[in-house]
Amino acid sequence: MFNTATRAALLTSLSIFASSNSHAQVFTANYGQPVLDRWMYPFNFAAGAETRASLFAALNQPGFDDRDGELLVGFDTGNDIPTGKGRLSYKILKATLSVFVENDAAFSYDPTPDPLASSYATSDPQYIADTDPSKPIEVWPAGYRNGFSAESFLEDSPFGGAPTVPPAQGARNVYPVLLDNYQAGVDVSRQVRDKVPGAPMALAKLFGDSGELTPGTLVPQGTEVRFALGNTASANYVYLQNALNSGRLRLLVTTLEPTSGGPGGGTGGITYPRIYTRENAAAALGYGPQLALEVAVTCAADFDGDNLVDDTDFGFFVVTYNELIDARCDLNGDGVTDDSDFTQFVVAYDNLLCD
Ligand SMILES: [Ca+2]
Ligand SMILES: [Ca+2]
Ligand SMILES: [Ca+2]
Ligand SMILES: [Ca+2]
Repeated sequence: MFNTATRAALLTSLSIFASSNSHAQVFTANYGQPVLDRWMYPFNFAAGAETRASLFAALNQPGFDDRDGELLVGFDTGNDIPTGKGRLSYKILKATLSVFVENDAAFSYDPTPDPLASSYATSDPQYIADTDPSKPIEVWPAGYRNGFSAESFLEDSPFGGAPTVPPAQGARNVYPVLLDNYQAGVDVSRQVRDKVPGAPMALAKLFGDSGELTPGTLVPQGTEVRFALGNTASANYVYLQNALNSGRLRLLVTTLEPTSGGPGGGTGGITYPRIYTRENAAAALGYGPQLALEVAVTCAADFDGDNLVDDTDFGFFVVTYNELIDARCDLNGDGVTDDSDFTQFVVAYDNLLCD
């Protein structure tokens, strides 16, 4: 591996260019509707035609996934952003998913991560109390089983196959997935019970007409649930790049907020979010799932998407190089960011510009 001194020498031996370049290809796309949205809940028999999706958890209930009620949303980007350019060509300058709250004053705004152990049974020795009301709303990449894929799973496709534990556990054909940089993943539908450490792609921030809601306040109907997707772990960034390369972005919106009446069910009012789907009449008024993208399509070594391969990219490379497993600068696609990628990068760096 090159040492720090070698890298510093390389850095100082090359000129710094600050000029802009007219060949940058930046694509902006705003989707007012998804191509599919589906309440992923084992006892949803509307198969994509439902007008709202309840997001809730069924914690510590044998036979049920922890993340029991989820919303799958899908956007096809190929008409606006060219596909098939290779994963590393896609630099996500902005990616914002928005969905909107259908119910009124049912749950509180929690914008910060809660410890996973705050969802454990209170009898668990590792249990930690939740210090702020409600659970954040999360978004995850989509994983598939039973032969389904982003291409083949439509909003009216079967929910799942044979449960590992009846009536529903471990069966869903689309599930929130915790990815590594190789894009191998585990189904985190039962993240609480399996005690799987790992964070979602993003947590939602909630916005009303007068800006971001105050944490802890009850959430009004029509509130925007906004996810900034681009500033995410490198494995999720790679997922987004692959989605743009294929032209199909699929995401799962979930929460660990329990169903009514405490963990797993029981009596009591609704204390979880419900989200408008595209089939709801409110979608025509701007309350359906939406996606805003700003993507630069450039050469692989232009990591920040400004069409130059310069010191900014070098600085970005050094950070991922030190991590080794960060795949955002894995130019030869072998799963690690190491000296062979550096050698490739230096060639592009010497040329300064994308071809
Ligand atoms: Ca739908
Ligand atoms: Ca909380
Ligand atoms: Ca650059
Ligand atoms: Ca590599």
